[in-house]
Amino acid sequence: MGDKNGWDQSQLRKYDIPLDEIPRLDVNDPLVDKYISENKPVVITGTNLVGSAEKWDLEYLEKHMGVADHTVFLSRNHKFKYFDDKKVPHGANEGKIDFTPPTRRLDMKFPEFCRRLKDWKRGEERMYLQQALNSSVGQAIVHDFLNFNWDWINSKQKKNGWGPLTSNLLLISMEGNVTPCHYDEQQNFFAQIKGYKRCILFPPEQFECFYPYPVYHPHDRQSQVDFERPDYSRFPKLREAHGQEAILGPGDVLYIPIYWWHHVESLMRGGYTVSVNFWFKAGPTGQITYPLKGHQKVAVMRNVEKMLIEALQNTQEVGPLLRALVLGRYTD
Ligand code: QVN
Ligand code: ZN
Repeated sequence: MGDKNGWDQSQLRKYDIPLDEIPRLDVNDPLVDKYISENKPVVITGTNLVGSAEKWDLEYLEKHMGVADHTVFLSRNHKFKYFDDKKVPHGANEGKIDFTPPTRRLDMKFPEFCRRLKDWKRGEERMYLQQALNSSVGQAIVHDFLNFNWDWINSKQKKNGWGPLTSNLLLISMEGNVTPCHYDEQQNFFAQIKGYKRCILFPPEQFECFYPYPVYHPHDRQSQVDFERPDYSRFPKLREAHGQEAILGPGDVLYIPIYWWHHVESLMRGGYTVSVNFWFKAGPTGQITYPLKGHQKVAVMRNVEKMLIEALQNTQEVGPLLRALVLGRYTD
């Protein structure tokens, strides 16, 4: 950890995927707007977006987060794969689809989260706090929140024709935790506050490399591929994946374009990390030109899947119908 960056290579997990570096640009560099308008990732330095949160260490947060419960996920390993509670099968589907939640959710007060962090021993469940910044937090946190650099982020939202800000998640992670590869349907400014996170991104054009779960599955938008144990016989196109990475430290802001695949890890042996994301609705579609962009094709594919689920009223019939449609007709 003696490196000038505050981290070293040995703190990074190792994957069999070629990676380039995401460009790092100063907030005043005119190229920043070019990257954002072209839906390309960029690390932006000097924004002061979350400067008012520089002091958000565990001690300060414990004092000021308030008495409400917070959402904490627990995992028996270092991976925290998201699942949608609303898509967990029940009733008629129960038993036909095998789904075991990979993490469990526990609501706890902030002091309990801090105590569990301090007492944590290797081999115990890992924790990841993912709490929406809302009125449940204490007044000092609200004050810091109001002092985020809203002028900067509002100007980016406006300039790029994005929709409204939908949420800010406060993310407090243990060192070594991994958020596996997934994509979101929102634009994202991801702000790092404490510690270091490594983000690995892939463009939506690489959809075929990541084999997302079906749309009706609780793991919708998540890749089925495990970077640590790549199964090239099931997922051969993973071999063609080519990513871009950035290590984010305090003050850095990463633009994660809508529909881009991303994997996020808190560096190993780096202590806990604190981040806040800013999710924005996509802007209006505007004039469609051809050929379609990667993200537009992904949106079309999602709609086709949703239409079949709706028409068939049984998720188990989607696969067979799609195969009947394609095999020997659109395959060769
Ligand atoms: C993951 C909904 C990220 C950041 C990521 C986890 C956020 C929690 C983003 C991290 C989460 C999947 C679905 C919420 O993926 O989009 O900001 O570990 O920092
Ligand atoms: Zn995400």
